Amino acid sequence: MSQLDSPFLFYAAEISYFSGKVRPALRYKRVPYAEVLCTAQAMREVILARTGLAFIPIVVTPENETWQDTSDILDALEARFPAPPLLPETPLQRVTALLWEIYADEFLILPAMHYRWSTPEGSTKARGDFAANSGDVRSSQNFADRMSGSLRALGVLPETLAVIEAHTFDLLDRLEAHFAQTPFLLGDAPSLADCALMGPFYAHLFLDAVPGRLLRERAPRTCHWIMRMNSPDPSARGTWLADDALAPTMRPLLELIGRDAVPLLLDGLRDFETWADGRPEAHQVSPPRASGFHRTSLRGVEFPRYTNAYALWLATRLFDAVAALDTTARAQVDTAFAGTGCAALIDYQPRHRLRKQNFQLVFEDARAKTA
Ligand SMILES: N[C@@H](CCC(=O)N[C@@H](CS)C(=O)NCC(=O)O)C(=O)O
Repeated sequence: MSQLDSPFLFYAAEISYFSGKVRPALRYKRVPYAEVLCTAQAMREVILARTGLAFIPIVVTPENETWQDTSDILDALEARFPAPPLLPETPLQRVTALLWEIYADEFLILPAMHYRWSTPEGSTKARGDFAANSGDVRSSQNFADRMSGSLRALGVLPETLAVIEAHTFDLLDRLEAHFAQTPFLLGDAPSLADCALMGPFYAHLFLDAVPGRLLRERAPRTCHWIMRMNSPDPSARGTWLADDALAPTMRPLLELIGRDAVPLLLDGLRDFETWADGRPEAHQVSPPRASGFHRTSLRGVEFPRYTNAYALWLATRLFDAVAALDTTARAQVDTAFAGTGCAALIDYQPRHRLRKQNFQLVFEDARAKTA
């Protein structure tokens, strides 16, 4: 087999949130790939060595390029394997897919982490899964300590557990209603929105001990969607809804995102931008992963949450898609989102812009500020 015939290597883990986002895309697009277990050794010798980051998943291409960050990986896959597509070209479905990506990556981490780590049963199974994956019990337990230790920073606190669970129940009920009418979020074919939702739903909510029971009891259609996402039907010829439409059952989902997730995400973005306005000399070029804490709220419960630079980078994908719309398309998007609560995020005008350089976030205005 020549170098170019050799498969893409997907360094991932069954129990990893973000691996669950990319795996369905690789399968759906029929990418020739091999999944490589992210053992402690692979983490050291491949992932850290190539990216300088301890994040999974990564993809190593047949040309020996490294793709890191699930959003960049999905963009690269879309460019290299355009058919079948995952990112809609039409305005409303494109903006909707990018909104789901932010919601799934940045907000659903709350229920995903809560249900994995908040109970002895959940935590015991997750620790066992981590050890099985890693092959190095001690380092896997250190990693488990770090992950379970991040709950406070994420906002998974004794006072937020009830509202996180209430959000999850509402989400499951609305997804069940949606999947009763439509096989995927945007119609008869998967999209970026579905892939992103598989992040929290596969490794955490479906495979973990406590939410796994909840999903199987309360959300059978959503469970079937998870199975279909992971085993895409090669004979399927479905498409997204015609005329850039959204299903009527998408509306209650957007209202849920707009009511609960959008205010929390905006609190984080605003706090990061305030920090970035007056950032210290040491961070003129590159922000730290967390720049401090801010106050936010969920269903009337106020709590502190860490401020995360990455959320701005991710949201910029949505802001750029919105900025690229012509007047007619913008009016169509505004009409569809009116009254859902999502408009506040879609309308947000960031003062800062981050890009990637060697897998690190850097400010685009860095030179201007230091000049
Ligand atoms: N934004 C990254 C997030 C990747 C990520 O957080 N991966 C988790 C596993 S699902 C991880 O490796 N976490 C290690 C850590 O947080 O230190 C992406 O989309 O790829």
